Amino acid sequence: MSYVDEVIAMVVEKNPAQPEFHQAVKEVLESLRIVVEANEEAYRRDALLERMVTPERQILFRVPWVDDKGQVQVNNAFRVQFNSAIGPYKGGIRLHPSVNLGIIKFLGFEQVFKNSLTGLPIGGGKGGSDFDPKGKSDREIMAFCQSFMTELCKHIGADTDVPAGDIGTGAREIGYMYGQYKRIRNVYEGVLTGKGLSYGGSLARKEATGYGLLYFTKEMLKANNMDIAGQTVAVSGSGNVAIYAAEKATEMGAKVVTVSDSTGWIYDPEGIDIDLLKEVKEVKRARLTEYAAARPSAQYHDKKAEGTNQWTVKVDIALPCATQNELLLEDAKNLVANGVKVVAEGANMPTSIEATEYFQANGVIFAPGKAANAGGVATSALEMSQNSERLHWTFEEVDEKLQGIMVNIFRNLDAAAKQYGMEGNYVAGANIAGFLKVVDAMTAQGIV
Ligand code: NDP
Ligand code: 2IT
Repeated sequence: MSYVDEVIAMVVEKNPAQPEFHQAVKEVLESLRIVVEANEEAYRRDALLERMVTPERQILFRVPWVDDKGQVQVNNAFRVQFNSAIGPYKGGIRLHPSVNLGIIKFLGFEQVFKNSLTGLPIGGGKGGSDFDPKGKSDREIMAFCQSFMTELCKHIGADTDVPAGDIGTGAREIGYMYGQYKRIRNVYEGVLTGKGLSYGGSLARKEATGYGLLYFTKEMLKANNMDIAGQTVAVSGSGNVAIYAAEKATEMGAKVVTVSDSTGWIYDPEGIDIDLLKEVKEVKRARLTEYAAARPSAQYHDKKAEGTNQWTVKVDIALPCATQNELLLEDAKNLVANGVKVVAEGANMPTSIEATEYFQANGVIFAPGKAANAGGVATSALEMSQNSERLHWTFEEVDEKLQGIMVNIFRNLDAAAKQYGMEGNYVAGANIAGFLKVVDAMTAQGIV
C-alpha cells in the first residue's frame, strides 16, 4: 500500500464515526500523492503524514449554563489545536447543534492549510459547541458564552491560540467571550478576532470572507480570460459569508439571484437586495420568508416541502457559502446541465468529493474553500497585527491588503498546480502550496 493510502486507512480506523474528518483528510492527501511519492523515504521516517493528521492537542469540556426558566443546560464544547508549526493556533468557533468532535477536527485540519496559504504566521485550530443560538435570548447567549470562556480561557492567549467567529458566532458572541476572558485573565490582549470596533476589532473583518471570495474569484477568472461583470450568480447561505459575497459580487457587476438558509431559499430574478437582506438577517435575525414578504420580485421556496434548492437555478457562477456537504453530486449535475462555468467555495468543504470531481471532469473552474474563503482568517491575522502594535488601520488599508493576499493565494496555487503537472486543478494546487510551507516548518523544528 502507498504511504498516502496507509495514512488514510489509519485515520479511518483510529477516528471512528468522524466522516467529515475522513473526507477532509482524503481530499487533501489524495492530491498530495505526487509530492509524497517524491519524498516518501524522508516523510515515512519522520512520520510526517501521521503528525499532519493528528492534532497537537484536543480540549473537550462541558459548558453548564442557566436558561431563562431557571433550568440548567449542559453543552459539549471542543477546541482542537491542530498544528502550530507556522504560528499560534488560529481558527473560528462554531456554535451549531450539529457540532461534534469530528466536525471540529475536519475544520481544524482544513484551517492548517488555509492559514498557510495566506502567507501570514498563523497555525491551525478550530473550536465550537453543540449549543444552538437560534431562539435564545441575549441573556441566554451571554450565559453560555461566559461559561464557555470560563474553561476555554485556560487554553488560549494572544500568542498561543486566537479563536474567532464561524457559524453561529458573530460580533455579539465574540463580545461576550472577550469580556469574560479579560475578566478572568486580567489581560487586555488580542485573544479573539472579529471583535467590535470599539474594543480592538479591525475594519473590514466583517466583510473579509465574502469580499475575499470575490477578489479570489476575479483573479481566477482573469487567468481564464473571464470576468465577473455580467455573470449570473447563485449564493447559498445568508449569514456573514453569504451576505458580503453577494454584496461584492453585485458591486463587481454580477447579478446574484439566490440566497438560502437552513429551511428555504430565495430566487430573486431582479437581483438580491443587499440592504434588505442585511436588515432581515443582521438586524432582525429573522427568516428569509421576511425577505420575500418585503420584496415583490422574490420567490420563496421551502426546501423540505418542495425538495428543491438553489442549485436548480440556471447560473454562470455558484458560490456555496453555508455549510459542509451542501452541494452534492445531484446538485453538481443540475448546475452543469444548466451551464455553470465557475464554482468557488465560500464555506468550508461545502462540495462533496464526488461533486468536485464531477465539476472538474466537466470543465467547470473550481476553487476550494481553503483558498477561496481564506480572506476571513487573513484579515483576522491583520487584526492581530493591529492589536500587537496598538493601532487601527483604515478600511481602505485593510481592504487593499486583503486584495493583495487573495491575488497572491491564487497565483501561488496556480503556480503549484502547474509545477506538478496539474494545470487548472486548483484543489491540488491549494493543497500542495499549503502543505509545503507547513512541512518545511515542521521539518526545521524537529520531532515535536
Ligand atoms: P453564519 O452563522 O453567519 O451563517 C451560516 C448560514 O448558513 C446561515 O444562512 C445558515 O442558515 C446556513 N446554515 C448553517 N448550517 C446549515 C445547515 N446545516 N444546513 C443548511 N444551512 C445551514 O456563518 P458564516 O457565514 O460565518 O459561515 C458560513 C460558512 O463559511 C461555514 O462553512 C464557515 O465555516 C465558513 N467560513 C466562515 C468564515 C467567517 O469568517 N465567518 C471564514 C471562512 C469560512 P440558518 O440561519 O437557517 O441556520
Ligand atoms: O473558517 C474560517 O477560516 C473562519 N471561520 C475564520 C477563522 C478566523 O480565525 O478568522
